[in-house]
Amino acid sequence: MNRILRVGAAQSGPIQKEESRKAVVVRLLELMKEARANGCDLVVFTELALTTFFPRYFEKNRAQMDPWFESEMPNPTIQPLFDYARKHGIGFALGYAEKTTAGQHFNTSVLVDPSGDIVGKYRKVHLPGHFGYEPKRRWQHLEKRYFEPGDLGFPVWRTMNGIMGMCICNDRRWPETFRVMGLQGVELVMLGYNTPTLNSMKEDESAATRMHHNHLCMQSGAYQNACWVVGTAKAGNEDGFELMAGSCIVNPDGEIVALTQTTQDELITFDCDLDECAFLKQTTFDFAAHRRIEHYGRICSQTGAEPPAE
Ligand code: ING
Repeated sequence: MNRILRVGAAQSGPIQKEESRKAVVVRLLELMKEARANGCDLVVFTELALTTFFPRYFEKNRAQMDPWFESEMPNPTIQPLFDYARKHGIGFALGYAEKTTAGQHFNTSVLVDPSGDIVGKYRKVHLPGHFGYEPKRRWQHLEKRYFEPGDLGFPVWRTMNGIMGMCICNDRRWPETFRVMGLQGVELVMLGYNTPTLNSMKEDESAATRMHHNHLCMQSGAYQNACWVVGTAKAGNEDGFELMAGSCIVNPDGEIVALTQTTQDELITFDCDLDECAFLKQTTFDFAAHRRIEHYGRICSQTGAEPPAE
């Protein structure tokens, strides 16, 4: 009997600055209800799913951004989502801005199992953008200002009859992200992303090229680690800033098997057969049989590139 998991990618349309958490949770609950109606076992929500993408705004005093963060998870505002999931036996992944009791700030996601318990937490390791205000940019991308790099590594968890992993947005652009999880046997990687449609530094980079990069990263991550990848966007126009959609479900062959068509709240679903990972893990990507780690030293000993002398 194959281990089939019916997975939903619950794309969020734009969340405006003034939209309350309460109103956002109502939208997420609607997507969760649609997922239940479609028989989903697992729903993947997006990055920073409770608020607008606030790292686009510069604030000199970073404490002023604390209202965008959750200091506990769950909390009374988000509890209805946990309650619904528990009542109907649906697992989910949810991205949010985390403020710890020690006062640290992370771009975080939690993995909740069908009994409504948090079984995994991930904190975004690769923070794109910059720390200070950069006037040459058409818009700011201040994740390095408001978040610390994740301190939990890239863990995986045995839950929902499989080996599950999470990453967040920019993480998908770094093959190390998927490979570290692949080296733990991951079968399904869940991620959310808030990605501007256009490049703030390169006027002539097309939206099509940016969408190509988005899917290329997830498709290669899936194939090269023989796992399913679910990528869920926050999409549409937030406060005048366009975010790309393109939420998708990718199979272990790196093929996109489900893709959103809109830039709004939209659910896509697919029956992910976790046993489909086995063939590539036992052949092409049998890491134990084929990898030659004695030649990979630079990957962990060097941060930046060091070209040969002129
Ligand atoms: N957003 C973008 C992402 O990695 C980005 C930032 C876009 C970086 C394009 C580089 C190129 O998808 C987040 N939130 O990381």
